Amino acid sequence: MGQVSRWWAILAGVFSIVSAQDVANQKIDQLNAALKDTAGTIDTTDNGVQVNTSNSLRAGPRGYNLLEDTAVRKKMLHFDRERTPERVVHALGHGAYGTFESYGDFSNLTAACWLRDGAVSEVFTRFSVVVASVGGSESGRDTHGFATKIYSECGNQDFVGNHLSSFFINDGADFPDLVHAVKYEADKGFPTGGTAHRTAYDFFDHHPEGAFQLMNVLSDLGIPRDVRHMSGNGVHTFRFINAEGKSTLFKWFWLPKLGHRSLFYDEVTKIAGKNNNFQRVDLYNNIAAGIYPEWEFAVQLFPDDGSYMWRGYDLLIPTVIVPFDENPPMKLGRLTLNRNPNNFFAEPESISFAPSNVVDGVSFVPDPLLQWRLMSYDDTATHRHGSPNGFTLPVNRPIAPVNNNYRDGYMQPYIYEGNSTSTPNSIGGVQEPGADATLAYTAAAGEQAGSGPIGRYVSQYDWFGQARTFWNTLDKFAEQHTVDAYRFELGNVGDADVVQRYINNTLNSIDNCLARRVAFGIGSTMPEMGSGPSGSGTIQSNSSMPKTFSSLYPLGATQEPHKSNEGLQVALIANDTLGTQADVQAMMSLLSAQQVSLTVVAPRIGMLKTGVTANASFITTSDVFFDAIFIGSLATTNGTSGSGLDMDSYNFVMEAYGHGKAIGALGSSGSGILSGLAIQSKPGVYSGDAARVANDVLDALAGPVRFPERFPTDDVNAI
Ligand code: HDD
Repeated sequence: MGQVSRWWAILAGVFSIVSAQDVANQKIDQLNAALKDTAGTIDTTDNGVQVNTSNSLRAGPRGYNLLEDTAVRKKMLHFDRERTPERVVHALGHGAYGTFESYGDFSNLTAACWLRDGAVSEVFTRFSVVVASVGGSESGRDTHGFATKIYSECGNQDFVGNHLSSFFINDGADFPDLVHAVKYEADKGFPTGGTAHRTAYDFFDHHPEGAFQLMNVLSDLGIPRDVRHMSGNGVHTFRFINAEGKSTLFKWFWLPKLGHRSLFYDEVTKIAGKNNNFQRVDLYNNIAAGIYPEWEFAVQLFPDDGSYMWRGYDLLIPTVIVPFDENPPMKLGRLTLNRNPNNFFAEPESISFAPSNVVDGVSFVPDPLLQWRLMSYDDTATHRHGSPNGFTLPVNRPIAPVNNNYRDGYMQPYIYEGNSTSTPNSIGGVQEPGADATLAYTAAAGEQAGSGPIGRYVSQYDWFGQARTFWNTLDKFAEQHTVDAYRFELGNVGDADVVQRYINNTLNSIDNCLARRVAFGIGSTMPEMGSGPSGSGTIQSNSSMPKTFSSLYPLGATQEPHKSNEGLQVALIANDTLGTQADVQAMMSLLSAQQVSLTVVAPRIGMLKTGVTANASFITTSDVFFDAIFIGSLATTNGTSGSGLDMDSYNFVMEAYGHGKAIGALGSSGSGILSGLAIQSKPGVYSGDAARVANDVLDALAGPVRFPERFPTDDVNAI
């Protein structure tokens, strides 16, 4: 390339980046125009008159309130109506703004403008949990929602996915039943914090297609540490269409740059009691600190030959996944969340997503779960906002022009001009688009709407095979956690028949050893090998079976090595004799280089006798919020001789140890303290020079999940 043309290429590149950035900024400008700053203003009524509404109007200092106090009446009336109904599912959620950048030009695949070369679009992502209501715990065991709205130049593109790759059912007609069964039991009103037991397991027994999804939820994957370490999965197959009308099928994923991290169930229950907003606090604080989480947008591609099958995988059945090692996903772009919302109600609460929001170049397939989703989301949003005009709210409004004749209704904010209200028209109103206007909502060339006689069909597949393969990827400890989760859930069902049916019909069809282990722990009858409905399909796993860690599942095994420690939190235990400024200094530069935050935890907040400042106390925080624990070295400067750990510190360290976390005891006193705790020389426990211990702990944090040798596991041969 000549010098001049190289300069042109560089300039063209610079200008295309600037204009792509301008597109993303359009949404920010649109949102900024809706911001209202009331700081320092004087309180007025809604009709703009200054009134003191802090003290109501009364007939004398000991007299009745006056009906004439319309100002306070209006204040109360507004308050009485300030909640919109919570979402029927995924009620508990939060989110943030960010950007989506295309990695290149994918016009060979799709006409979608957000996948053009250099395209940058503003986005909003809302994370949620399915079952818990507003006010529940975000860390609960559940399927977590991962919904993203890309405000692209050519319209809003919504990706409404979950953190797991499969689902519980295959037909939207079953969705109301599923949700009724997993939400609180209708007659009792509990449990409100998580999935119900008797009704849910009765439902699951009738829906073997959900066996794989349920096992995912009951493994450690069902309790992600936070949203930064969680994927998004579209579950269904979708359709890309390029400008020539060529259709390619795809399944989509958001793959977290940081890899995946899970909690353990004991931590989940404690976090729920101590900070039910652990996940949103983690996201909010990291974004506020400039530590922006990223995900890559990846797709598995399948040729569209009209069969919706790929190497034996049925692409119309959403509970069937296609293994990553058979069809490695192609990375098309990057999502970065970098801006916290200004107002929780106006943004994460008021946003509404719909899988039907697609742009030119993206379309659907005849998957009966997806097809019902295409109507249900707009319907529920209309109910929630009280009007179909919810799309005009700042967080929902596209940057692409919106012009139509869907008129009036509650809270119509626009004053439409002109006489025409119909399309087509010849009197100056909204005109019809040309025939080639959009490739959204179109099927494959030549596709028929129907593929057989009209009927109510049930999908057929080997539902237990996927669950069995997943079970076989779990290592001994992940396997034990999953068995314990089945025991917890089934052990709370309170109906021996429902429990036994689930064990016999589902678990024994997946794996006899799994079924027997679960049954053994909850006093149910242990089924015989091969007695499940899938007959001889059952196999007997045992701990000597090779663990493949296959990429069957996009998340891989729960033992995935981590890619980064960004945004993790560690605690240093200190008191008036433990923990020195030298400890803090030695660790700080190492921790901050990896963007790991340090909290000094002591019996009281403030300056300790050692000169170290404690930012948290054993009352204000808990070991379950930290990824690793350091014990400060014994201070020698204040002349006090150190003893062992006090009860609070002891509990803090030993609970974290029990949860498999790395423990580092600093300085020459470290090994003595650890031997007092009887955990010295155990894997994941370090002592000695502060900088070296900090390095060891950081390495451990970036390694495979925790230290599983500390967990008890079943003696399989005794079951
Ligand atoms: Fe759904 C919300 C994801 C099946 C009907 N769903 C909702 C949200 C997510 C998902 C992430 C929260 C959106 C937000 O943050 O506001 N849903 C899924 C996935 C499914 C799925 C990945 C299966 C693969 N959903 C599904 C079916 C139906 C619905 C089959 C109905 C036929 N979902 C809804 C809903 C919700 C919803 C009732 C409640 C709030 C909302 O839509 O806006 O319409």
